[in-house]
Amino acid sequence: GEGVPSAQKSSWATFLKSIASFSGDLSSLTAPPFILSPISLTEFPAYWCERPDLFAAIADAKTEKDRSIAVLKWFISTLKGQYTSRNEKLGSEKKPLNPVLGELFYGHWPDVNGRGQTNLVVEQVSHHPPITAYYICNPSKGLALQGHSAQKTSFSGGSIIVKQIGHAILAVDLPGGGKEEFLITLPRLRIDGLWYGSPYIELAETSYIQSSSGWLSTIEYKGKGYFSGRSHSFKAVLTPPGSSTAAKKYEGVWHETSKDLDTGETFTDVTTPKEEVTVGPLENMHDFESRKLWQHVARGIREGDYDAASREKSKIENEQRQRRRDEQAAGASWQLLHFEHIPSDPVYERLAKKFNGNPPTEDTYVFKHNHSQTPSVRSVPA
Ligand code: 0T9
Repeated sequence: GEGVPSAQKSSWATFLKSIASFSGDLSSLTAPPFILSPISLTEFPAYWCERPDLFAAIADAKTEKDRSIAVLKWFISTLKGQYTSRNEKLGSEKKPLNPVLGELFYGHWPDVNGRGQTNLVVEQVSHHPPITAYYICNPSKGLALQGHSAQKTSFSGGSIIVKQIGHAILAVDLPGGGKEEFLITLPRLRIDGLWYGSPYIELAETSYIQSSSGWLSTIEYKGKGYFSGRSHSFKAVLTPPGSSTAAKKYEGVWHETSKDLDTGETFTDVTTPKEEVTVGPLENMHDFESRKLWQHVARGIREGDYDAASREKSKIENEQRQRRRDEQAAGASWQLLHFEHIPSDPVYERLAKKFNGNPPTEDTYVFKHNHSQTPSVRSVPA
């Protein structure tokens, strides 16, 4: 593979073999240095809001139909960041740092032109398997996105197949009181290019955005050689409550542009710059905040000092093991800071039923505070 430095060719081959004979939690496999990312998975939920104007625009839409269109437009516009930004920033998809239990990531996007400030709270709510919970809100627009993310991986035809576990619920406060809710399900991923040591993601199958109003977006994903012949293609149809006749149809590539098929107008365009999340300075961070926790490991990876990176990583892992032993000895268990785990999500159940007959229940992590508390929720138990 051209992406693999010659000194790491045999360890890459060994790593690929271990992936092939393994399914489940890839995060715990040791990978060769060239494929390591200095960024923890707890930072990933920020991808949901790198176009804060499109997020805020959901609140400005006036009808149920227009809100569903605005949600779809925002959702499609997040995909490029979610699934291709490591290729742009780091040269290929890389293996993210595997978050510790209780790891935190806080950030915001400033209020510009009256769009309101958007706040982000992320907590690693499980280490094994890795589960990340997030809450993103724009209080002045009455918008809150709550979700959690985990993965089930398998290996097929030389690619890693990733089934995303978890879902997101977007709650929109309506001007006349009450809320509209949107259940967002997540697409399946295929990680290709492994053999060459330059992995990249393609999306596959179908995801849904179901509104409590009844409007449903069905998004179908295809790679090269399918409906448009291009990578990162999608088709989306919006159907009204109780009908399967499309009211709107869109098509394009999610990493560039897409069109409204009836009018020919541009629907999404992510060729313009996105806005990365703003985070506070390292000096003000708690030890469990991602960038502070991993700072020495990240520096080692960035500077190519992999011995330092692996030494620092072992320190963190040993400290974690000790914590778990201490908890066990004390008969205590780790307490989540911002989220509460519930075994079945009533919002998921109510909305998933609308497009999926009889869905199995799903657990979730509910944000414990309210909107107004988000910017200041920085205190962490010792
Ligand atoms: C939620 C996203 C998710 C997380 C990542 C599969 C993956 C971990 C999960 C699904 C975000 O909203 C979107 C984007 C990328 C996903 C990651 C890509 C990836 O490769 C990792 C897995 C765990 C690996 O690190 C596999 C080994 C690696 C050598 C391949 C590059």
